[in-house]
Parts: sequence; C-alpha cells; structure tokens
Amino acid sequence: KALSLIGVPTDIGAGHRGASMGPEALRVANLASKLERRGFEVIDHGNLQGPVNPWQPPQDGYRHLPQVVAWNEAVHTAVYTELAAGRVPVMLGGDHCLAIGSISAVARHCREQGKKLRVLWLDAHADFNTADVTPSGNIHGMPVACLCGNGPQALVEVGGHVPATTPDVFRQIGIRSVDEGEKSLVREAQVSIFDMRRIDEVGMKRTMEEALADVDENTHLHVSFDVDFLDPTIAPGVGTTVRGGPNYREAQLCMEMIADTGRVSSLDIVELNPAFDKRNQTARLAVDLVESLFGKSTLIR
Ligand code: DIR
Ligand code: MN
Ligand code: MN
Ligand code: MN
Repeated sequence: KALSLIGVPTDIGAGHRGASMGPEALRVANLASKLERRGFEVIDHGNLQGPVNPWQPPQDGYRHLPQVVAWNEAVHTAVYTELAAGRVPVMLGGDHCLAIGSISAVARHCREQGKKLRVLWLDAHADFNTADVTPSGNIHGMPVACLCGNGPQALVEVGGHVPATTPDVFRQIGIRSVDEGEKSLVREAQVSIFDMRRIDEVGMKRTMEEALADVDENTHLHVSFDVDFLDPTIAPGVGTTVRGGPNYREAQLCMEMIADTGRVSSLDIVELNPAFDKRNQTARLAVDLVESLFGKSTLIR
C-alpha cells in the first residue's frame, strides 16, 4: 500500500504561530524513510499552498475564517484525490483546523465506497467549540463541531456534503481540556470521549479495546493525531500544552493497538510546533509513534 505525505504549512487556525513549520520538522525527523522501512511506498507530495496568516483578532467569533476555508478546500481536494487513487493520505499539519478538509474528504470517500467511518481523535482537547462558546475564536478548537454541521456555512460546506459526518463516528482519546460552553455541546451530541480520568481508571488497553470495538473489514479507520495528546513532559513542541497526558508507554500501546486492527486508512499529524520544541524531539517522538501506528513492534516487524 502507498502512503501519500501531504504537507500543509499553516497555523491559520491556531492561537500561536509556528505549527506552519510542522511538515518540515516531520520530514527532518525522517518520517518518509522510516515509513519506507516499514515496507510502504511513500510519496511525498510536498506542501499545499494557501493564504498567509494575517494574525488578526477574531471577527464574529472566528479568527481568519476566509483563510481557514481556503486552506481546508485545498486539503479536501488533495486528501480526496489520494483516497480515490487507493493511497493512504498522511496530512502533515499545520494546526487542527485542517482536519475539516481531511476528514470531510475521508467521509466523502467512505460514502462513495460504502465504507463505515471511524475517527480516532487523539487530543488533549475535544475541538467541539462554536462561535458562541469559544474562549479564543481559534478555529483549531472547532473542527469536530464543523464536521458535524455545527459551524459557519463556508466551513461546514467544505466538500459539499452537509454535515460531512456525524458525532457517532468519533472516539476521542486523551481528552483533559474541554471549555465551559463546550462541555454541554459534547454532552448534547453524545460524543464518545475517553478522557484522562477514564484512562487512569481502566488503563489504555481497555480504553482502546472499547474505542476500537466493532471496527471490522468494512471500516475505514482515520486517525487524527493532535500531538498535544501526549504529556507535555515528552512532547513540549506544541502550542497548547495540557499537563496529565498519556506517557510514552501509554501512547505506544495506543498506537500499537490501532495498528493491530489493520484498518488505518488515513492520518492527520497536527499541532506540532517546532517553535516550542527543543532539538526537534517532539517531531522525532511523533515519527516514532507513527511508525508504531503503521505496524512497527519490538519482536515482530
Ligand atoms: C481551546 C484550545 N479549546 C480553544 N483548543 C485547542 O481555543 O478552543 N488547542 N484545540 O489545541
Ligand atoms: Mn479506500
Ligand atoms: Mn486538536
Ligand atoms: Mn489539542
């Protein structure tokens, strides 16, 4: 199977500058050659292009909405093209607003192919904010809501199918920061959230068994990996650290159990911010975990 790397160098939806450098940091950490060593053909498509970050305050509850729309339309087209060609798109963000483009493309592919979609949302945050409740106006806090039809028209419509998908396809893992107004939204939508308390109580093993339950041969598994999922002591290179995330072993087990399904068909790696990193350690950790996600194990391969 061929993997397609799609760089999306922007921080247009984030509250800090620097996630725009994420794609290059992942390349510097040898993402492509390490995945080739796993036996995949890896095609690096280079970087998409889009508007510069004007660094403006929010308007009507959104920062940079027209620019976020433009970037996501480009992502949607690129990701959809790779899926249609039978390849596994790996979107190198960029901030997490870009998941609107990638997951809308994955959902469209699944509709056309009659596949069942499951999205694993690995994140410290639920990313379910709307203009009414957002504390920041940053659209990287809103992609799950937008994908479920709760957001500005132009973003909800990326890909042309409204809503792009529904809350029931998501399993959120590692969550430990949900904003005040966001809490009632995730509750009303009944988003399946395995928060850190749950992981503390039942462990990563049982968490992943539950999150992956009923993944079958007909399931398209999409992993949206926000690097701030990881505990900041091991992954400082992100814009919004939240203490108390999965440690190295828990993160490895999470990735290994996803790999064991054999169903990973698309991936986002987002929110990596080299401006906050030291010696590219967070990018190297992300690459290490992505190797596990694609089947690397201690004793077998
Ligand atoms: C916060 C931060 N919930 C917000 N969100 C994210 O501004 O909406 N940080 N996604 O990575
Ligand atoms: Mn397919
Ligand atoms: Mn996120
Ligand atoms: Mn996050």
